[in-house]
Amino acid sequence: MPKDTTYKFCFGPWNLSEGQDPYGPPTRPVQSFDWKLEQLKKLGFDAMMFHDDDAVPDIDNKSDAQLKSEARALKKKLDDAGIVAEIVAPRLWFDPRTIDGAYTSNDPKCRKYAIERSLRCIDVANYLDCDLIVLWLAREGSYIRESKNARKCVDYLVEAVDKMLAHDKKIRIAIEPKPNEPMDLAYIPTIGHALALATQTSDPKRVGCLIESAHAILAGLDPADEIDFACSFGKLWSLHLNDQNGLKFDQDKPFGSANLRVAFNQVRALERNGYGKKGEYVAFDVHPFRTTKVEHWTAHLENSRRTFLRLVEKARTYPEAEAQKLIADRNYAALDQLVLEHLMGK
Ligand code: XLS
Ligand code: MG
Repeated sequence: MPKDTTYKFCFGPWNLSEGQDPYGPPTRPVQSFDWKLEQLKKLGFDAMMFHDDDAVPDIDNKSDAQLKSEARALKKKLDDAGIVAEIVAPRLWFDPRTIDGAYTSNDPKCRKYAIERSLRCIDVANYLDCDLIVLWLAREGSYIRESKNARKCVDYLVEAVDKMLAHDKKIRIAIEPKPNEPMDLAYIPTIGHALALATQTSDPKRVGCLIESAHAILAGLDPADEIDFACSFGKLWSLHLNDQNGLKFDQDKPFGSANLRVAFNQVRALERNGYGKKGEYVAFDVHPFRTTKVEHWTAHLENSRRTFLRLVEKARTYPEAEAQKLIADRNYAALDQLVLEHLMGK
């Protein structure tokens, strides 16, 4: 019987957000990076995930020497805290040059900026001793479909990934699909699209994916199915567990908050695929509710991990033999109830 996985956990500085939303200002005072790292350490998490400008603030205005010195200083801080840098993601949705897309902008100068920024993101990752870049393709899409040539955009995306793969022969790239937001429609909405894109690149074995629960739900899919599909290719290299209550803006709710059964099936999928056995992390890409008080600021992260671990117990104590008998008898009503009873506890 293979040894049970001991999971390692991660979150990013942006997961200790201050409560601003499109309709209102922050509700909690801005905290320093050091405070956020201290919370992560206190919570007993193992790794932190970064955007490039979380690691090197104002990165576009920093020289290569400054980038190196700041990334190295961060690495020392992480080492002193015993914390690993899990991934680095280029933030390609803030700068005016990414207003109409980064890699898929209609403006070649903007596409060039996006690729150059991505190569510097790889340099940051190297200084942090991290070999995994995440591409959340935030603005690779359109507000109206006639504004871009979607066929050309696929080529632009492949070109951008190929430039990154050529820049560093060890780097791996995990594409994080999302069907919309901030765009009306994005070009890489699901794991299927991400893995298909990977096959077009110059080194497909170095291009994998990251699944975020809420993004799969926004695509009208079951995140557990996306996990199984990605794992069948051996390409689920990172994971953003959270939750989402229906098709609306990306809520980044605590894991299990909206649908415990969907969360349970994600954990079962991770267990049966041995996710984590090759060092992969479970990250919670979750935000506190805007109403959260300062004294409860980390609760959404602690709750997400606690729910995850309780569901691991549920997955490992699931009455499999009884379930198989009901499946053999095609008695799915009884199977449905068995799952619910198991989750509710007798
Ligand atoms: C946004 C994405 C983002 C990426 C990292 O919806 O989930 O959090 O994971 O930039
Ligand atoms: Mg995410």
